[in-house]
Amino acid sequence: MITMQTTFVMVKPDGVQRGLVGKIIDRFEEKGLRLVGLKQLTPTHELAASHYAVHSERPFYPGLLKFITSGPVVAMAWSGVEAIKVARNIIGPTNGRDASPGTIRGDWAMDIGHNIIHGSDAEETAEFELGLWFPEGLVDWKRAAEDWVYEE
Ligand code: DAT
Ligand code: MG
Repeated sequence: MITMQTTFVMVKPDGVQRGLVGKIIDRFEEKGLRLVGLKQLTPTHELAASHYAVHSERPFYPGLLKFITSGPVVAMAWSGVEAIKVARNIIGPTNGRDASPGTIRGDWAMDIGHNIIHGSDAEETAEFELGLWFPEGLVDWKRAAEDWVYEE
């Protein structure tokens, strides 16, 4: 079944500081996902805490919040058929040392705490995260190349 989805993706402060934003956007864009939201911001503590609320009882949570609020991130929304799974595959597993070359974390991350990028893991989390980071809404547009990305 064809499921059109929109997923939330964020380049974390380490990805921004290492100058990887352009290369990261390329991966999603060249795959055939459609960019429907993009902005740079330094997350407030409140925003980061809401985003990672599911991890609030974990020992790494305080460090995670400190890291995510330490500087600018680049927040993005990407649309496509099964976009959540597709984006997670582009990103790779949480620990960069376990991630295959060719994935973002596999190519650029050496540490679970500095793993360059976030991607929503399910439809409910994508909806929650998109509402949290893009309360102003997303950009709807028709891509001229759509018929060359999807067969039908
Ligand atoms: P993912 O980002 O792959 O969805 P997650 O949702 O399990 O992974 O965890 C969210 C983030 O928290 C992850 O990107 C990095 C950090 N994190 C997870 N497990 C950690 C650990 N054991 N030590 C340090 N940071 C961790
Ligand atoms: Mg996660």
